[in-house]
Formats: sequence, structure tokens, C-alpha cells
Amino acid sequence: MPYKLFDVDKEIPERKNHTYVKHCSDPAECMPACNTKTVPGSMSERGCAFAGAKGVITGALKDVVHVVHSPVGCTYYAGGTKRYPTSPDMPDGSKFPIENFNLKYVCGTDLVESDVVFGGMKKLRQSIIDAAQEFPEANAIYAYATCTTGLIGDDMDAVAKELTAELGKDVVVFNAPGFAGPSQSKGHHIANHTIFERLVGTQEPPTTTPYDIGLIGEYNIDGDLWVLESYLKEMGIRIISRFTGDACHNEICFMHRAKLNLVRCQRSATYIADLIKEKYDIPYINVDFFSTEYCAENLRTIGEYFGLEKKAEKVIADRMKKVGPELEFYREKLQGKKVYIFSGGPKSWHLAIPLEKELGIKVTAVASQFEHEDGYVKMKNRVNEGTLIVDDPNSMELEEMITNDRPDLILAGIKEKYMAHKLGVPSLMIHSYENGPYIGFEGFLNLAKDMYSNIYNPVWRMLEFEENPAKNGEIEGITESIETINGTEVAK
Ligand code: CFM
Repeated sequence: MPYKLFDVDKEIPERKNHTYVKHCSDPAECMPACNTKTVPGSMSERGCAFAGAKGVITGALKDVVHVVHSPVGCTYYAGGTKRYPTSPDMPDGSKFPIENFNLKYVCGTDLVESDVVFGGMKKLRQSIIDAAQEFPEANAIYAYATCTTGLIGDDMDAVAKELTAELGKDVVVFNAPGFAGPSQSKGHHIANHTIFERLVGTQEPPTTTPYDIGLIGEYNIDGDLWVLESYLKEMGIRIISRFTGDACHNEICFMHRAKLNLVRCQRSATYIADLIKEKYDIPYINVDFFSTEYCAENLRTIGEYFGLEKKAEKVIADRMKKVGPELEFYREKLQGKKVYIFSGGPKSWHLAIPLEKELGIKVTAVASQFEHEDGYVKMKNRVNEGTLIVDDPNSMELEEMITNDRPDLILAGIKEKYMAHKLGVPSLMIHSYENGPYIGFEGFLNLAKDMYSNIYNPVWRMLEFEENPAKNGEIEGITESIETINGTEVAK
């Protein structure tokens, strides 16, 4: 029986197809149903297509002002709550005057009932003009359709076209209303196509070199991009265009000048890498920089491509020297701990093997809010016999899993975190991170540290959890002393 129906799903048996237990002898086609509408009655944790466009793809840009064409709620939730910091550095050497501009401001049209009845285009036009006046430093204005404006059918492109000419800067419409697809994944897709069709190839970079790469699908969560950039820089490779972490509008417009593209998030951004390959003949490589082994392996591949093998080896050796001994400590402490990975998708397959192989952790469940079949193939290939693979999980399922199975830690997001805490199980945010970055050599060490300090936090034995009588007061290995590792104090 490769599929599992949770007790909490008795009323919605359709959920069974989405929860697969891996058995090595199962045929290849055995995997969770995915990328379809959420089963009615299931309390999904998914985001909407608009969230996928603004919250993931475009919100990381440092010099763009965003106008959300919606009642005020969508605008509120489009605020910069995701942790993708930006530096002020611009490709021409100048500085953008507002630090972390992308995290600070969002504009909206604040639609009310009369706009729904009579149309919102006038308001949209005025809001874009106001945004341009309020933020003259912004180099472009991106405007977003939402469920309301998608339904009333405002012709946003007509407004944008007019205003691009009037304002003398790009006004780009992202037509990904919330209902455009089953999850945020559809918004990634639409935003990739919009950017490609509307922007790529419309500007030229100030300079080019033979070692210019495009880094695609890297959003600089908690500084991830800067870690990778430092490795590439030491190898003599320049990132000419970032899609879209710490990027500016202009560099998106000259993505067609990269010599090679690296695709980091292969769920949200392979679309544009494919489009660029097709039109401009620029090759791309899928990369995986989570963990020391994958990171080394991928830096070697990039080194080989550019004939920079020795430099790649130097970066790897330097970083391993720094993180190797400390990782050893965490490996010892994390050995045998039972962990779930609940992510949007890719992080569930990126991390499954590294956690097991490099830290000795047992990954007993993985879940994804919006992966497609190709991602589930990777997930299935990378987990052990008996691991539960859940598509579009609902909170009650997770509660049932935690209650019955008592993992030592769940790697998840803010939606799961406090429920896990209430059940007496530590939870670490794998979406926006806690003490990130989590990518690369140093990042993997940060992740290990955070996992360790969450599992071994003495709070879990100070509180009494009704659900968890077995563990009260006796989590194995916890003492109250503090140990110092390389100058950092950690609870032992
Ligand atoms: Fe790509 Fe991402 Fe992810 Fe994603 Fe996301 Fe994210 Fe994620 Mo949260 S772009 S698919 S839509 S790697 S926000 S940085 S962590 S669900 S696994």
C-alpha cells in the first residue's frame, strides 16, 4: 500500500493520492499526485499565484517600486516580509539611495466596491503616477493583477504602455491573479515569461567579460546569494545578472549577455533559463549548493566549464578548512535525530541526502507545497525506504504526524512552526531561515548549528507538553552546561 490516508482526512479521501510512502520496489510512476487544485476541505498551506509572482520572483529586486492592483488586503500581504536583503551596489558603480528598499515599501490601489463595479483603471493609472513621484529613485514600476482585478478585467497592459512612455521608465504588468493556477508555482511561471518577453534583451550591460554568468533562481534569502557570489568572485567569475536576488531592474534587461546561466531554484526559474537558451543560445547548468559535498561538486563543474579548476579547488579547500572541524561536532550531536523537511518543494530534495550523509540525520518525512512531477522524482530518489512524501500538506496532517511519530525537529516555515512548538517539537524555519545564510559551506554549518541549538534547547525539558509525556524532562543528551566552539557559546 504505497499511499496513506491520514485519520484526519477521512472526510476527504482524495488526499490519499497526495501522500505516498516510498517503497523501493514500487514502479517509477508511484508518487504523490501534484500540481493540481487543493482538495476542497483540506486546510492547505499554499500561497496564491500572485504571491508566487511578487512574493518570490520580483520582490527581491532592489530598485523597483511595486503597485498592487487590489483591495488593500493583497497589498498588505505583499509587503516585504520575506527575508531577501539587498545591497545598494548598482552595475554602473553607483549606489541605490535607499537600503533594503524592496523590504520597506509596497504600493496599492486600495480598490473599493465602486471600483469593482465601474472599473479600476483610473485608480491604477493614478497610483502608478503617485508611486513614480513618491519614489523617483526607482528605476521601474511593476504592477500586479490580483483576483479582484483579474475578475473585473481591467486592461492593465494598456495603462502600463501609456505610462511607460509618459514616465520614461519601464512600467511592467504581471498578470498572475491569485486564481491563475493551483499554487504560487503558477505565479513563478507567469513572472518568468513576463520578464523574458517584456524585459530581457532591452538593455546592454556597461561592460562584459568572458567570465560573466547569470545566476538564475537565487533570491538571496538571508544572504545566500552573497555567499555564492564570494566563491565565484574568488574563482574569477562575475555574476552579470542575478535573477532576482539583490538584482536591479537593468541587469534583468541584459540577462541575454551572460556566457553561462546557473539555475539555483529549479522549480521557480528553469522557465526563463529555457527561454534564454532557446532564443539567445546561452547554455545553463542546474546547480545545487546546499551542503559541503554538493557545493564542492558544483563549484568543480563550474570551474571546469571556464577552465578555472585550480581556483575552484582553492575555494573548496579554504572553506572546508574553516567549516570541517566544527561540522564534525554537530555531526556527532545530530547523529540519529529524526527530522521532517516541509518546504515549498526544492529544499525537500536538496537537503534530504546531505542531512543524512553529512550529519547522520534520519529524514523520515518530506513535504512540498507545490512541486511538480520532476521535483517529486528527485525527492523520491533521494529519500529512504519508508519515508513519507506529502504533496500540499495540511496542518492537521502534520499534527497527526507529529503526535504519532514524535520527530526530533521539523524543518518548515512559519505556518508550521508554532503548531509544532505547541506539540513540544522544535521547528526551524527552512524557508526564510533563522541564523542564515544556509547555502554553501558556511551556510551548511549555520544550518547544522541552528538544528543543534533547536533540538538541544533546554526549554523542551522545562515545559510540560501534554502530548509528549515520554519526553518530558528527559531529552537524551541535554545537559545544562554551555560549551564554547570557536568562540561561539552553545548550549551543550
Ligand atoms: Fe525555489 Fe525558493 Fe523553493 Fe520557491 Fe518558496 Fe523559498 Fe521554498 Mo519558501 S523560490 S521553490 S516559492 S527555493 S519562498 S526561496 S523557501 S517555498 S523550497
